Amino acid sequence: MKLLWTLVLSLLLAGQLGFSQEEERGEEGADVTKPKGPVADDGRPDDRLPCGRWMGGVPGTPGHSGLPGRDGRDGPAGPKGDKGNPGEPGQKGEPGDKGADGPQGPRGFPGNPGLKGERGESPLAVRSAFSMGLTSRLAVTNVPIRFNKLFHNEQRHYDDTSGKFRCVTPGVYFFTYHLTVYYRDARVSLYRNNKPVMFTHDQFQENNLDQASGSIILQLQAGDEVWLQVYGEEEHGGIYADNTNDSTFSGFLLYPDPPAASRRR
Ligand SMILES: [Ca+2]
Repeated sequence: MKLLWTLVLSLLLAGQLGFSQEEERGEEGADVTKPKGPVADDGRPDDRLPCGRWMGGVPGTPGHSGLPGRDGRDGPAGPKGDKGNPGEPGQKGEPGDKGADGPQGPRGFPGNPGLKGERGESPLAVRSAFSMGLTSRLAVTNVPIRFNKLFHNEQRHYDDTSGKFRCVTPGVYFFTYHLTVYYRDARVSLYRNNKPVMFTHDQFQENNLDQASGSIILQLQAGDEVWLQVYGEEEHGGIYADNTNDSTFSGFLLYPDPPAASRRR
């Protein structure tokens, strides 16, 4: 600090000296322009003669610090900084479109043998048999004859409401009927699916009692229907039954069709 003050004072003294020399040169120059002659003394101190010319003053105190200067120009670009830290992961994007199917993979190894299956049903377990009879003389023709007298219908494959047998197990079936004919002729057809396949005609003789019968073997598919029906008008509906005369319709499965798998062999 003391060094700084010494430097400042030295500068001030040097400036004072230079100023005095300039003043002296000015006085000499002034001699050229000013008119020569006595100068009127108006009693006022001559301000052209500063005190410094005849008496060295004490150096003044340093002035106050000036206002801060303006910002300087931007410096040159600095060196490239270090690599920053990795940023946070972004949000999950939308699912993309489904890609094309890939190529088929190679054939796999054979699997292990399966478990042993359960014991299958015996062919004897597939059953279908019925035997039904009339309860009274036939009254209506040209519709399936409804045999309501029950002899046997365990599987109920014969429907005594419609008068039709309906095949459940595909296979070969045997059907037979034994009819009592009285008072009129009898014309009977055995139908399979709305198509008559077998016919029986008995001409009635007065004061007599006739019998008409028929048998057939048919191969049926599941859902096939078989029934008896009078064909012709009422004069051919002589089928009869009472307490001493029956008219029956029977059928049963002779043997079922083999399974589809074994049929291909
Ligand atoms: Ca006859």
